[in-house]
Amino acid sequence: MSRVLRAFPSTLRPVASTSRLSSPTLSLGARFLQTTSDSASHKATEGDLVKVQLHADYFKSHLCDIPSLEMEVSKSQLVDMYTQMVSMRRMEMAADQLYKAKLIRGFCHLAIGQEAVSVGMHNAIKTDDKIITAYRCHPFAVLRGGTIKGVIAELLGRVDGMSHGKGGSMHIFTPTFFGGNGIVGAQVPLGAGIAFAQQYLGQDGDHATFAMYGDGASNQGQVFEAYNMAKLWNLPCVFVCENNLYGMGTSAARSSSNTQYFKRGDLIPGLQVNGMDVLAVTQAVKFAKEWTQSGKGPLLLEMVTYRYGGHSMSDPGTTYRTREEIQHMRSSNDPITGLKNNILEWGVVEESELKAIDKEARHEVEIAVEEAKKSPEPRQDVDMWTDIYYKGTAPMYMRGREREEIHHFKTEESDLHVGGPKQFGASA
Ligand SMILES: Cc1ncc(C[n+]2csc(CCOP(=O)(O)OP(=O)(O)O)c2C)c(N)n1
Ligand SMILES: [Mg+2]
Repeated sequence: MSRVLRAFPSTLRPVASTSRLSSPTLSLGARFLQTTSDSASHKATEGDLVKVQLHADYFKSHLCDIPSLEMEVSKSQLVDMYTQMVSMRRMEMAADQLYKAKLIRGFCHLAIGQEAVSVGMHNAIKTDDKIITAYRCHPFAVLRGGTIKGVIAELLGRVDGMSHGKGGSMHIFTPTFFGGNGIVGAQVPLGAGIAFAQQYLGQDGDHATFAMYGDGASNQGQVFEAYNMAKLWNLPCVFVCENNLYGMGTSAARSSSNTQYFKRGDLIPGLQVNGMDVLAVTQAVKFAKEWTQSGKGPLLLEMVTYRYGGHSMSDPGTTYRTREEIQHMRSSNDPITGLKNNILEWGVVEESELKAIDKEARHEVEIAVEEAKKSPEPRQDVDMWTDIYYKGTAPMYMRGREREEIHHFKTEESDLHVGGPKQFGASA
């Protein structure tokens, strides 16, 4: 099968074997975008530097040019990106098992299949650029300064978790990662607000905020309100729509009148990107960062990607798409296999080295899981009353789950107590 044909889910290909596969409702706007993961071609290697020609169909633009198709990447960057993608997948696979063993409860959204987006973005920006996303947040939490053990322990509800076991999936943060957010679309105006703060503080020549959301969030009114303010004030905000072709239980084409999400920003230019190729994502995000830094204001990136699992652990993900389609994407468009093929084809390292990386990633995750399991649960009588308010700004008392359950904060914890800390923001 040609690369272009195998680039698309079977639902999007002209030849279909079942009636569901040939459903016309699934002919998405993304159909002409290349989403294979290994069709960049090698031009030359000079020392540690690999010169790559990206496929012309990796990008589509709206009111702007596409990024350069010529890209230079070091051998070590390629290996690092491979290592990060493999580690992220292993972590998510471990979370999957822990959830099925009922050790993780509640909500849990896995990013298996979408690794090129998180890893490509992370590698294209500075460590102190800001990212905010929706439910599929575990890889970002690790890449933006957290740890695998911190994420797993958080999912297990243990004190070694990144939110001390009191947040769980979606409620994980670092100084540059503003979470995991569960209300569809709510993080988009928050992202614009973070970009506003960057502009207000004079950091916009150097830094940007990446506000991410899914195709299922793209029709929220607040997304368009955020677009408007970002463009009105030319905020250093890059809106990133992770279009994995489905929302929670339905396809993008059944919920969006225009599935070309990169064209939906009105005056904000947009770029549609092959989100299954980590190099395409890296190149697009670098382009977006330069765009905002040069004072042109916001840009809209649409990463066309695919999640192998359902929306969350409670969604089998097979009622609104076929098993054949998922299998097709796994076997033909997988972002990790794609980068692996490129690394081997371009002679970056030997296959044995990649196997060693796979083994190490598995080992690293196994250790993280073991250590996380050993971590205790938060103490109900003590830890449940901490980490609620900014240090020193707690109220004098707080109600618990039951009427009689009232916790009184100590003087040093509350700025409302006589002799307590000064009011937050008050001059000394
Ligand atoms: C305001 C609001 N409405 C509805 C929901 C229920 N809900 C959770 S996720 C989702 C759709 C998610 O689709 P998408 O953003 O494409 O996410 P994906 O699972 O594909 O990553 C919905 C409707 C919610 N969490 N918040
Ligand atoms: Mg989606």
